[in-house]
Amino acid sequence: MSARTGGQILVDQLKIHGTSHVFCVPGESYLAVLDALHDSVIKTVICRQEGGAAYMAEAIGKLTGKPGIVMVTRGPGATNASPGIHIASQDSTPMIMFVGQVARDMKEREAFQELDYKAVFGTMAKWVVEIDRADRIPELVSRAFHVATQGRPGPVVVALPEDMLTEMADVADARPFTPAVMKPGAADMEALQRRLLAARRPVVLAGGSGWSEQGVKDLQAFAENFDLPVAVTFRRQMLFPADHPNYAGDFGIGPNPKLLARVKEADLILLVGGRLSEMPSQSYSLLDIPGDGERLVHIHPGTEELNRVYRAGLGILATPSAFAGAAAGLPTPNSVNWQGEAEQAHRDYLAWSDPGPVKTAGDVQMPGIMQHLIEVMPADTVYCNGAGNYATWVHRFWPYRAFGSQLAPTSGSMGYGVPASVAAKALNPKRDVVAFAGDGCFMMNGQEFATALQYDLPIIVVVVDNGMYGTIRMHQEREYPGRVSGTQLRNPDFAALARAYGGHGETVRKTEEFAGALDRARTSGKPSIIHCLIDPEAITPSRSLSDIRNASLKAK
Ligand SMILES: Cc1ncc(C[n+]2csc(CCOP(=O)(O)OP(=O)(O)O)c2C)c(N)n1
Ligand SMILES: [Mg+2]
Repeated sequence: MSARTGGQILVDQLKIHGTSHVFCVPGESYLAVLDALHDSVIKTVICRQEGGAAYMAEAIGKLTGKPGIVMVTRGPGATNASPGIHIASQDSTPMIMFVGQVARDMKEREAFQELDYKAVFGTMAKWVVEIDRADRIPELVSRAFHVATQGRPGPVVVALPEDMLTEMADVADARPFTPAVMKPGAADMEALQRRLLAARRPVVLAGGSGWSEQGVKDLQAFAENFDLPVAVTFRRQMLFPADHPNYAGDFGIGPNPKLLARVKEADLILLVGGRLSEMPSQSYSLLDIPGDGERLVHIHPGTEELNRVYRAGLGILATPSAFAGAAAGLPTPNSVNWQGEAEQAHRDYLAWSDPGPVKTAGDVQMPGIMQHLIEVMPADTVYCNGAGNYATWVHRFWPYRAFGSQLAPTSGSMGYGVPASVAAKALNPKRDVVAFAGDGCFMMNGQEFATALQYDLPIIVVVVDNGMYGTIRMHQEREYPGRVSGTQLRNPDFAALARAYGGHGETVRKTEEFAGALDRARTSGKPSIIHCLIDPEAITPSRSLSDIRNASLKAK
């Protein structure tokens, strides 16, 4: 063994733990790490703002189940990155943020850009640590990878004092991280089987994180064997293929009323991996709290999560994939009490997700655009989005079929789509990657379009421009009809912006123009923006802005 700098030891640990990409905005506080990355196989992706870099790392965590890595510098970098930490926390995504810290001999003087990371990220991250000695890097980085992935996955923040990174240490590397897997016990599975066979109207809700491709396949086998309808919770559509005959749809904001009725009437809800948080629980109205949990069977990898909000009839501590594996192995019953329900649930989903009958105001019809995407885009296309009503079109009408094909924050953070698409394309250059962004959403982290250009990542960004923070305007019209305040936007020409960056730009003013625009964007081989000018009235698939305002005025 020979002595290495702290920066070198850190980069060596990342390689050992399988890190493929580091997303960063540089700072003088961690030059020693950047220097070690110079000769590393790990790809360094230089970003334009730490928010984008953190979203990219979070997206890698979502896609791979391994911690995505972001590196930022001191207070300004870490606070800019904080929304990524918040998403990773709410979405249960493994992620590690390394942040350059002031030198050890300057701490507690409020030195230049100094920040108390434990205090700032204490409630958002699973663990915050400052590494004070270079010879402890292998130990603490190994722990960071395990903390981020074990139990309920989440973010870890690791602060790196500048002088520690240049310190020489002679220390052995850690072994690659191996998260412990929680498997359900035989008694758990027997109890589940008893409840299931006694049920008359069961439904499975798949959610949460920590799933593997095999786990998703096992869930399908389990659903087939027991003829179970399976819905997925808010923005977890990649957990069950939409074309599977047992698929009942997504259960998030404004779900299919038939699915809502099904879940309300269910006498057994099998919640696999998720938390049934505010969105899927329809603002905590679905189950009594702590309440009527008898009909809830909750499978979750975090002990702290089981019986936290809902007192479950049966709580099973297990990683979702391990549970699905065990469930797939249960003996197939000769008959079940709910024969034909899965088929009916799937029919309900198909009717709800057909864009054909949906018409909105204006010359650009989002249902028509979705119809075209369904016709031409490969099934494994990765769709990315942030927050805004525009996301409804994708979530309701795109049939997600492949594992790793959805990047969307369950925490509803704007600005996520563009950076997430950059990460997805960097990870899987062969897959088509489409980001949807509202005009508001795009402007939050749209500068990462430059990152797509810098690394030749031909993402396609569909900007759905209605000239407003539409979601908030919708709520505004409902609560304060006709009093538009704080929600109007005057936007740039997004197609020209794409060209200014060196990318491909298209403007769509009529639905029919979309097909050609998409085709030219795809064949351009460049990162592209397709700027769709939408009538502000077209705010939801069922109700226009005026409908919402008028209904509210009438009620007042
Ligand atoms: C970071 C962040 N800031 C504010 C909000 C509140 N918010 C939710 S949706 C929305 C408007 C989104 O506007 P846009 O992207 O144009 O989409 P639209 O609703 O118009 O389709 C806002 C401001 C949020 N979710 N996240
Ligand atoms: Mg908008």
